[in-house]
Amino acid sequence: MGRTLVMSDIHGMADELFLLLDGIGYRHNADRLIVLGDYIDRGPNSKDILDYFIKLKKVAGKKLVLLRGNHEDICIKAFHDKPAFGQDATSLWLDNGGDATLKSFGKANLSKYITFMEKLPVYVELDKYIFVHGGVNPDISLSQTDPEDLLWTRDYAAHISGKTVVVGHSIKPEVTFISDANTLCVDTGAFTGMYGRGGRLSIVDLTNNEVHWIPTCSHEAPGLVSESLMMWC
Ligand SMILES: [Mn+2]
Repeated sequence: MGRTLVMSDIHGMADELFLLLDGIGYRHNADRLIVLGDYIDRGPNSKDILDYFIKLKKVAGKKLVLLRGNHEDICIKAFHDKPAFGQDATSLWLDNGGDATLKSFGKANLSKYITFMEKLPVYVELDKYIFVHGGVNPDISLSQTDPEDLLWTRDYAAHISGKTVVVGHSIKPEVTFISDANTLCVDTGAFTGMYGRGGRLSIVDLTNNEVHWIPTCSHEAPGLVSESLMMWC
């Protein structure tokens, strides 16, 4: 049986994405891969990441689950000249790493990528897990929750469904399980490695609670680290 793998917040770090997936022997026809959004912005190669996942989706089908992150959401709004939080979405996007995304696109036509991002769901639920970029409103179902909250919240509390909530969006130094909120945080700040701040790109294997990660900071020796998930608060 294949693994169920989850990761988030790749943020343009394409080389590191490919190193990590190669390192763990990811196979699209055997493993289920769930990505919790924020493919783009900040890091240098957002276009390569979108190209990779667009192509992968065609062969992996339902085994690849791609969610929308708040960065895709702002990018979509910027493209359509819609406001975000009462301000101009374009300047908000460019100020939050969208400038690097635009640079990676060069003269490529953005509309195909916007269409792809618009189709990405904001959350997905499995038997035991909820997957979402930001987090949940603990007292109501996901379908009743404002998608903006699901994309942007940084508050964690145990969800009424009793399911484990798996999130990205808020950077932790390592993959962290917050037991009283029954929430697993998998964003380990991949892009911060560019600034020498010890970023990691991490992926969790939910079939055996193993974490695999690579450092994204050039001062640290490259190479894959695999360890058991620390299940404490
Ligand atoms: Mn992010």
